[in-house]
Amino acid sequence: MSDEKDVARLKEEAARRAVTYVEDGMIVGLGTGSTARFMIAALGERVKNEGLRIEAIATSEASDVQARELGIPMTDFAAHSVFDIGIDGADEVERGTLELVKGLGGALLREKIVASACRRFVVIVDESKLVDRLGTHAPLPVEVVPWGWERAARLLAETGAQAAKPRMVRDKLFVTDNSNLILDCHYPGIDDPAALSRAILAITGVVDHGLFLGMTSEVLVAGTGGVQRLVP
Ligand code: ABF
Repeated sequence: MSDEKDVARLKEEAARRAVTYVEDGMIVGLGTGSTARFMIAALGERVKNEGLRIEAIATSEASDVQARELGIPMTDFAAHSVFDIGIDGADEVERGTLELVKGLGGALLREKIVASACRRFVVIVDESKLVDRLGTHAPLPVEVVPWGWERAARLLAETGAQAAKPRMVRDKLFVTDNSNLILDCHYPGIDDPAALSRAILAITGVVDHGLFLGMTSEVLVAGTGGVQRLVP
């Protein structure tokens, strides 16, 4: 089996474990990314095969389309301010603190809005996402309004980012579901995530960033030895 298939299998294991937490009547926040995709697929199976009755809210257009295609009933913020459980992937999980970097999938803002609204926020990852220090394996994505993004990029560099470049996809600026841009910021490790969060949010034009601090209820980490449950 190739490494890629191994990683996909691990992601699916973590995703399937998280879906066992979902109970009849729950309002569920659906994450974004390849691990979340496995989770939405498994949830769809439960809705179809077991008649599980839930409503869900998606953190991206892509997850919303997938969930609707699977027949998962969808809801929105007009109906609910609080959700029972949110399940989402991550790009980095710091061992010990379980603080996160998210947003490489480009959906950090909706992911953060939904995570903040969930009573229980469950993170699903394969073991390659565990790091000793945030910022060492993944850039920190920062969502900015398009107008004046160059200034925001220069101010982000002053917070210690070695490069704060707009994300490009096929030679075009990547535009989020919220019509904003993503600046990927490379830090040589993030020693004080809370201070960095404050500094980034103080830049006018920044909408939000991929540091998810104090939000994790638990992390399900799939590795070669099975799925491990980590709690803060
Ligand atoms: C979302 O998808 C993001 O916050 C994160 O960027 C990404 C994780 O990707 P994957 O599950 O594909 O590894 O959860």
